[in-house]
Amino acid sequence: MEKIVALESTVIAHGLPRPLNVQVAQQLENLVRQRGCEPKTIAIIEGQIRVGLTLDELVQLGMRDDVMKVGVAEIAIALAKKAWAATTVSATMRIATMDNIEVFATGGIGGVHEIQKWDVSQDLVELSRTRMIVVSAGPKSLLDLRSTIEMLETLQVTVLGYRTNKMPAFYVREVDVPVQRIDSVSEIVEIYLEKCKSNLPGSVLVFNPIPAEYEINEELLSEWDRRAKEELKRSRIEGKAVTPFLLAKLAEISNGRTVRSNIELLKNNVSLACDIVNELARRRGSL
Ligand code: PSU
Ligand code: MN
Repeated sequence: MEKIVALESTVIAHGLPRPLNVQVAQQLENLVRQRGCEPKTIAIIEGQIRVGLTLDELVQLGMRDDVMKVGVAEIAIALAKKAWAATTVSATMRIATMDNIEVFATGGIGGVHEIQKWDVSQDLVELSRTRMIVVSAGPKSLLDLRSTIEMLETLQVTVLGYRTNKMPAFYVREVDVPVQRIDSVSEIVEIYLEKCKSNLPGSVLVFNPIPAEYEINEELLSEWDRRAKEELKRSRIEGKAVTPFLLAKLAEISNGRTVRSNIELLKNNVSLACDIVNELARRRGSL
């Protein structure tokens, strides 16, 4: 069994500031290699689906101005246009599963937006459809967290809190929303293997809290969130541009603190994903 960790590209192209984004993309890939696994960053390059990018492609993806942001619904548009496109969690999962990849590390998943009624991320639908282990630090507190967790349940996604029974929410380690706690990588793998055995659909979504030293104080964050949302209203930005806009605003308002936290939680998730892949390989008896 190849020990592969899938990585998404929207966080690179639209989630982090240049040129740091390119460095982070490389750092994450290197971290996977150091852990004895193989990174596959997923994107669309000139209308071609790619599982694993060259360094030059990674750099261009981070630096070009014409990179689309695609969920599953928009994959075909990017292909038909022969465009460059960064894949969100939903599109990354869909493409990864075509290649039989079972583990995917990301930063934040999309969810139910608070600002715009019915703005519900395609990520939730794909998590419901595709059986895979997805490691995330949780949805951002800018989203409607309660509605997001309720939607995940409705959609039959297996949600686990890694060493926590309270939902992690990206920049904060926990919020007051209960989740099923698990304490070990072997438990995660066991649950996933049971899903495979019983042919149950949908992902095992592991919420991995941001490392404590990079957590952002909840009160401070809610003030930053409020200001970012205010600016969003004024800007009249909609749809796919909402999340990138809010991330850039938070980075500005926080003087880069949210960016640093974002990078550290990404590394933390990649690291846990590697542990999961290694355990999965061990369980399948190939080591
Ligand atoms: N949350 C972040 N950073 C990100 C994203 C979410 O903190 O980069 C990206 C992920 O790729 C996620 C996507 O899948 O945004 C969700 O976008 P939308 O809300 O438009 O579905
Ligand atoms: Mn949306």
